[in-house]
Amino acid sequence: MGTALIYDEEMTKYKLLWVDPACKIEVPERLTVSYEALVRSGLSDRCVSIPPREATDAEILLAHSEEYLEAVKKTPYMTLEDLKEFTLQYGDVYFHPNIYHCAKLAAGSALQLVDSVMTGKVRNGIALVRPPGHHSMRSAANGFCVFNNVAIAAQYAKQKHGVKRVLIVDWDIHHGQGVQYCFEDDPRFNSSYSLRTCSRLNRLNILLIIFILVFYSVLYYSWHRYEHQKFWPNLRESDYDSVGKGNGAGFNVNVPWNKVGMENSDYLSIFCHVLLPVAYEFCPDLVLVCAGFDSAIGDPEGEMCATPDIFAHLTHLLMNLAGGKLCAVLEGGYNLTSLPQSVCQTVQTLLGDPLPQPAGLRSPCKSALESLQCVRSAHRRYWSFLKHAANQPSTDISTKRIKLANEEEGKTEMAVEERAAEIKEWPEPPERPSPPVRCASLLPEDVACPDGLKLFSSSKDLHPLLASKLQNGADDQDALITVSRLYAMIEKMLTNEIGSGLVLISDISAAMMGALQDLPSDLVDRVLVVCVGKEKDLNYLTTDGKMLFVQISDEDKEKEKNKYFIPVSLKKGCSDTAGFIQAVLGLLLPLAYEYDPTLVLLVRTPGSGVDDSMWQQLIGLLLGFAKGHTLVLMQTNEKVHVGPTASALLGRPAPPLLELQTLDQEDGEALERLRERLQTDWKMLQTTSEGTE
Ligand code: X5A
Ligand code: ZN
Repeated sequence: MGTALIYDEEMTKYKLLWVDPACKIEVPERLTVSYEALVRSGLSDRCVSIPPREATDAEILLAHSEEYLEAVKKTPYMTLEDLKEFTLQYGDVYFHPNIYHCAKLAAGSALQLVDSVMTGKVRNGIALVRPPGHHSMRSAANGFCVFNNVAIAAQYAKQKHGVKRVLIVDWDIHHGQGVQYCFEDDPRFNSSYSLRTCSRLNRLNILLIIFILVFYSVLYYSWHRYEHQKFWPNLRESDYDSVGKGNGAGFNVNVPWNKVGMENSDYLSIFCHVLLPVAYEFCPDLVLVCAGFDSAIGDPEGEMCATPDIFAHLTHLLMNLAGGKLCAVLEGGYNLTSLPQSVCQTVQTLLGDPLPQPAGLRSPCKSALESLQCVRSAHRRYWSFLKHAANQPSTDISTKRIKLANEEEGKTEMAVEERAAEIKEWPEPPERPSPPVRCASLLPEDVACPDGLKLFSSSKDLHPLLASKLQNGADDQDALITVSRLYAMIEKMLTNEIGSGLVLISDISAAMMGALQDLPSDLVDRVLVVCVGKEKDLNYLTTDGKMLFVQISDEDKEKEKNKYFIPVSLKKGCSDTAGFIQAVLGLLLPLAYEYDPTLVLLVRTPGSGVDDSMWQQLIGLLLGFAKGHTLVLMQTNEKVHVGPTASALLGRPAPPLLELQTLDQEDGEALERLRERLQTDWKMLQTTSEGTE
């Protein structure tokens, strides 16, 4: 199960033929530098190369009108003057005699990618295409886009592959208004016109499609530079309160950025507190990414400050949805240094390499929190995972929206020049070396080592850090040996000889206590301990920050909590899938990002009640921290869970979730109260802008 890479030099063969400051950044080199970076880093060799094809008329008509298609069809035969004139009717776009051909290849590339993923030829993939797509509308080119590659791909996935729910994540820094218009109405009937145009379909197929149409929906998520409507395309409907219409209400999620300079923490905060809760509740069968990299640092359009390695995390956070079926399609990205870096980070993550540690996370900024609060408030009536979100800020940020003065138009050209001159410097993303052993295991003799894992062997000698204990006459030799082997394993993780680890032991409490009590800080400086299920006495926990302990169970340990001991209580414990996933997304992930552990210890206590698919989700998400160094401890009598655990530790995506129940009212409120109390200590848990600067 590999990663598809779709690229064809042909898509570099059109360019701007006249002077237009608004369009001059959309150059063929965008594609060549991205592809060359993949070749140079050896990433392209590790992908399955798939050729593009031209999208057919019928496929283009899935998102466009016949009149528009017929008009674009004529562009290859136009003179320069005709092309210029044709271009004039649209906004911020240019035509070229070869662009129609390239636009068909771009849309066709997205379809080839969907085919490869849906047929199981590959697990996921990326298409490097020009022209981009997300601004183009049913009857109009716009923002460098001719055909809406991703919108067409979403419709195609439903029709050709019977996909019920498609999630479109648009992390480009512009609002993909074309995608929004395509899907914002009624999610059940929005492609009915395609029935007319797909002439090859017989009646039986049509019946089948009607059946599918009734049950599918598309959820569109976009964040975008907005600045209270002062930024292009300056649309009222890009704001957070455009949530979708009619039966589509709740299926359009807009996150406006009202300031430039947003950083990694702002992006991650929106993922943890808006996108992921909605996405997990939506339960997609396929994830499409409008993968624009103009949201990265150095981009003259976005002017944001998120570093290219953030795309490793954004990608990773989506890779356990839809059973891992993810198709990324290039949109924008205009800084020829940060674009290829961001593309490489994305591809490397799709291939399953360990993630870079999210360096230098700060508190999300006030403006980002304002947007976050507004989006959550606007969507809480549609999603049970957001039901307990706070109201929007008392001063509605939309009232700050400033009326656009037409004379400002003329300034754009100058502003772009100025910005391009002050592009910041940033370090190259760190290397992401794969350990020689991806996952090591310590198993009792009667448990077979699962495929892909390597049995861990350590010297029989006691670990030096434990030798003193032996001299002090420790009574339980067996426990000491277990801990010794655990330490040896942890050591090998921290030198990156081993990625993750799986350990089955007879007495999990004793092992956990032995390993964590006096855990030497020269071995590991920050351990995130995630405990799934009950655990009696935890009085060996420290409050010095060397360890962050998060426990999810049905026990109420409110009184014992401190900054580094965070008990999360659910009425039905971990068997409540909705509560469990809510706790993981809204509490554990942001905590883990802020804490930035060097090792993750995941403990599953006997009878925790967590189901295998939730457990796999949790492991998959935790692998995004500590460069993938997660050590799982389970009790010997939980052998049946070894297979699923091993699979998740090897980086295989969790199976698609069954539809989740809605979140229990009381649990939802309790989780929200907990988050609110913790947010003074943990800034990534903030979801409102009140009281922040
Ligand atoms: C795909 C994309 C940007 C258009 C900007 C026009 N388009 N000012 O990033
Ligand atoms: Zn863009």
